[in-house]
Amino acid sequence: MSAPTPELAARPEAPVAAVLALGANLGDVSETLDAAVAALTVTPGVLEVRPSPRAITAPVGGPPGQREYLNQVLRVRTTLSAWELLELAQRLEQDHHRRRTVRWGPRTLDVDLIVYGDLTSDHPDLTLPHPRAAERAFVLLPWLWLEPEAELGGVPVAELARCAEDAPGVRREPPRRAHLDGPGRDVAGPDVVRPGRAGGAV
Ligand code: A4P
Ligand code: MG
Repeated sequence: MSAPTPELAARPEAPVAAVLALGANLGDVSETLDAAVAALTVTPGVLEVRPSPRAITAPVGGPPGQREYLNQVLRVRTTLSAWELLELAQRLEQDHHRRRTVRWGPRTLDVDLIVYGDLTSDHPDLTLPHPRAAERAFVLLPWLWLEPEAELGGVPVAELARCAEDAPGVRREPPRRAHLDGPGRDVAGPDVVRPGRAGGAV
């Protein structure tokens, strides 16, 4: 990565609201997202993490035959700089052994920074708002479920989501429920939907 601009490197005087988007379509995607959210909540400089409902989404772009994705948006409040938040996002990806091979190819975890306050940037390593977020229902719909009044670049996220071509391929993950049917089967964990497994997720 090249050097950040001063605006991207500056720590804010007061906590900033930022939006992160998570996506995964390899491995145990629910566990991966759980782990990423848990890691963020204990990261110094990340003061609050509000997770959206999760979406099971048809892959956009990339090679044919990919599994569906599990996508989620997180609203965070942070005292980190935008650049530090990007580095944190990339560390989370690396913790999940993400390898960058095929563009838009399958990934154990992708973490994108969608907005950081109202900062704008055309730096290639950190473009803000995220250059493709405004047209992607797999980001917009979970964000809308979390924050119905949200705006992106001055436009209501609801309106952007209505225009997003991939919206028909996005569905909300059903609420997770605890197993009550005896030990040995996910007793401690939630009943998770695993996108792409036989029989469909919903
Ligand atoms: N980069 C620049 N700006 C940002 C930003 N705001 N946030 C740079 C994060 N990264 C940013 O990213 C490529 C480069 O973008 C990095 O050098 C980073 O510094 P990457 O994460 O290495 O590669 P990528 O994610 O494969 O590429 P890209 O272009 O970020 O892809 P997208 O746009 O994130 O799309 N379909 C479904 N259903 N669900 C998905 O989650 N995700 C993608 C990836 C495609 N199709 C999908 C999904
Ligand atoms: Mg990315």
